[in-house]
Amino acid sequence: MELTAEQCQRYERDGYLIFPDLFSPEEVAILRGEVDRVSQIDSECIFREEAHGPAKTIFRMHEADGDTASPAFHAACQTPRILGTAQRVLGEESLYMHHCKVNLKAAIQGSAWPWHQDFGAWHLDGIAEPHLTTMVVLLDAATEFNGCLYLLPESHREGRHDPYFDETTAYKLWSVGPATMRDMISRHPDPVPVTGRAGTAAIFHCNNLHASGHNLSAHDRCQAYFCFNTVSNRPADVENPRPDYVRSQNWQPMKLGPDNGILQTEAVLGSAT
Ligand SMILES: O=C(O)CCC(=O)C(=O)O
Repeated sequence: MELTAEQCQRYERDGYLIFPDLFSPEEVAILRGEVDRVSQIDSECIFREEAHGPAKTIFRMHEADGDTASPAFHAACQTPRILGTAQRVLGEESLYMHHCKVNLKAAIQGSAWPWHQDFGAWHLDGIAEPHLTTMVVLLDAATEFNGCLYLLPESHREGRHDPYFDETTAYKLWSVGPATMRDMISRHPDPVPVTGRAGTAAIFHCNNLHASGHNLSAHDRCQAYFCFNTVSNRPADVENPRPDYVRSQNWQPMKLGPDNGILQTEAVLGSAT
């Protein structure tokens, strides 16, 4: 997939692009199966809604090593559809993954992420410039009922807002306060829901304001997030850095792999059994 000049302009203007059905049902089945497998593991890279409850976030499935490592995620993050698209919107080839996570919202139980900018936290990680982008891939169908992601168009253009640490949610994070959000929503086009079949994807700027609601439906919602930074923008030293699974120090430039890499991992695993 080669982004057109028009798509790149839209990314600059709106702060995001949505790609319906970017990954096939076969690829989604492999990635989703890996999430089911890894979510059973006891690891510091897995946050749960409550102790021993359903997994809420799984970090570091993309690396070649570690207890949450998944060959299929390792292959996915190198595909031209993911890495190539990130290289194109960032205008640089030399990228590494600041982190990769899978966010799950279990049917009925899965809770909200308040409005925030990813760069709110990433700047505090020691990253100077907002030259990061995130590719999200839906691994279950996402609807407004099951807690889809919402993006606020054009919001990235106003830069970073000072965040506050919101401890009221299951996944505590640096959020943007209600007064700022009322103002931002009133002055921008309506938030856009990222909905669609599993396999749909979107890429969004690290200053784009986004949020998602509770999963009120009877269906789980699972999404993978691949967050890229340019190697030249890697974090400076900070006091008490966050763990490596969320603030990676693997700053080796990533290399493009084959676009059918996810399917190839299934062939290898299949032949081994
Ligand atoms: O998965 C979601 O619903 C939102 C996640 C999110 O915004 C984040 O992890 O930064």
